[in-house]
Amino acid sequence: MLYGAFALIRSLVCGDKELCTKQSPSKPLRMLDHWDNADGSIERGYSGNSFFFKDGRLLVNERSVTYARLLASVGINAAAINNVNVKGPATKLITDEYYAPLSELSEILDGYGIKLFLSLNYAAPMELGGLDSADPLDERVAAWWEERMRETFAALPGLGGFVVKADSEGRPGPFTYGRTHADGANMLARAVRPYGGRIIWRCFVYNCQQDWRDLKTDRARACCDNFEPLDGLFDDNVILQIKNGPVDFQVREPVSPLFGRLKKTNCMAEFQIAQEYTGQQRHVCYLIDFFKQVLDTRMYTGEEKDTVGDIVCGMTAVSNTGDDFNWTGHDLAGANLYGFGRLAWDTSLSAEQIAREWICMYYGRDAELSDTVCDILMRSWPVYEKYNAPLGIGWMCTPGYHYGPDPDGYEYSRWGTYHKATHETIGLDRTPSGTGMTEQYNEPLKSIYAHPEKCPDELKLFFHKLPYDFRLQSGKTVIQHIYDTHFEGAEEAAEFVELWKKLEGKMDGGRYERVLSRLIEQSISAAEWRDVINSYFWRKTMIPDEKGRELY
Ligand code: GCV
Repeated sequence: MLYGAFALIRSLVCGDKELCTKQSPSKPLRMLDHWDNADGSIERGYSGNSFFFKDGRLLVNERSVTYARLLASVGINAAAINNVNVKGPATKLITDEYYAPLSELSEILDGYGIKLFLSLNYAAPMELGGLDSADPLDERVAAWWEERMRETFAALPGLGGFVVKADSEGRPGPFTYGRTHADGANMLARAVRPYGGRIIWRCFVYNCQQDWRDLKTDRARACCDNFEPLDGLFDDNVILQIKNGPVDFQVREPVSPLFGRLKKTNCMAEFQIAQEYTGQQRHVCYLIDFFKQVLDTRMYTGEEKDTVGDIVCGMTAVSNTGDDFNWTGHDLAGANLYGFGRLAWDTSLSAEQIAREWICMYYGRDAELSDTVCDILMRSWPVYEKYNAPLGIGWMCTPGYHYGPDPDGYEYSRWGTYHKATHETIGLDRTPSGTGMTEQYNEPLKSIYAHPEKCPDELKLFFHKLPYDFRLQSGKTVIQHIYDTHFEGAEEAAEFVELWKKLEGKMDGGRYERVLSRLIEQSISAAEWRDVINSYFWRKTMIPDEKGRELY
């Protein structure tokens, strides 16, 4: 009834001729993960502060209801409301300090078919329970969790379960005790099983203390190295949450090879609509086509249905919402929130169909307006990619903050994100002659990625160390591709401003001005990216641009 009502509204608003439709969701679990902290800040939040938390308190108010309706209107049916980096007061969300407001929130969400999830602190038995260990095989630890879960689910019967970030970026986990992630996840899964709870266990586990001089360790391998050997060892109420790519939400990455390697384990895909690396909601970057490409990628598991979309039981996205009155900071970032939900509901929809729907719902049915906004949205991810780091290499952004260019910012850091540019070559050799990461894919992906000629251009520098005069499938050399795409990307970003100006008078309530000001900022930032990246490579290589454009 709920989804039918929203589908009817959508059809009426969009002027569909056929109002009668029969639909069922592509994926049972369609989730949002909020990285909201108890103090009200949001990790990687670009649209104000949290509307769930303020100064350590949980907020339940009119916005909670609007939020639930907003999510339900696009088919989302689960939400984890606190940051996966669970620290300080957030550890206490599973205590009676928070049960009353959580129960209120859970009921509101439940009314819209949404299950409340919380992120857990793996070290809670020590931090809350006073134990000297969080060892999953220690009976005292398991008993502590059982008791805590008994109490928590008694207070919050609608709770769906927990998301866990363990042994990742300084968060505690089973590795401290020489245990596996299956040991850790299963201990929690058994504690929540009597209440129908689920444990969503993140696979974002890698060594973030890498020495940049160490040429053997490859962060991109870590997800598969850590989790593939555990296939089949997880309880059936555990779901492994795998980031779409093997590293970390860059504008372009190959699909995580782990999707093709788990035969006996539930898994879901984690995307990021919070635009951490894709312009922080100050740039327009409609990501749905990228997500669609991920879902449509065949993993060659030997099963008849073998795309990522076939393999996963659900999808989640790191949310791009905050307490800004338009929810997402940039009005056009609303298309990512809407689009993620719609895609999770129906993975067969195209990014353009979804964009058109969103435009209709948000701006109305004016044809010129629809065509222009759709054109901007559909070009926005390729444009962002053009002026960002080239050919899948990623990470040429400002360390920590992740906005704006800094080509060597991460090069000598501990984060395992290196491009290794010299005056002759750039890129990492991830083939068997290098780190061997390509071996984590099934054939034929394994051979395609390992072969410098066959590897798709957009991933060339993700998988290969290549000379700047290497010829891409496009016929261009690597260096000329870098120059050309950066000039093009900045030009197109500037063109977005002109396109938008044609829409003046076609929308009200500040919607025109808000987007215009962000597009102007984007065009300035894109020019900065162009000049910094192009100058970096010009200075490294001293190879001139064939077209003689200005380099610095
Ligand atoms: C929540 C990246 C982000 C972190 C984030 C982490 C994760 O490293 O920069 O802010 O932490 O991913 O996904 O856990």
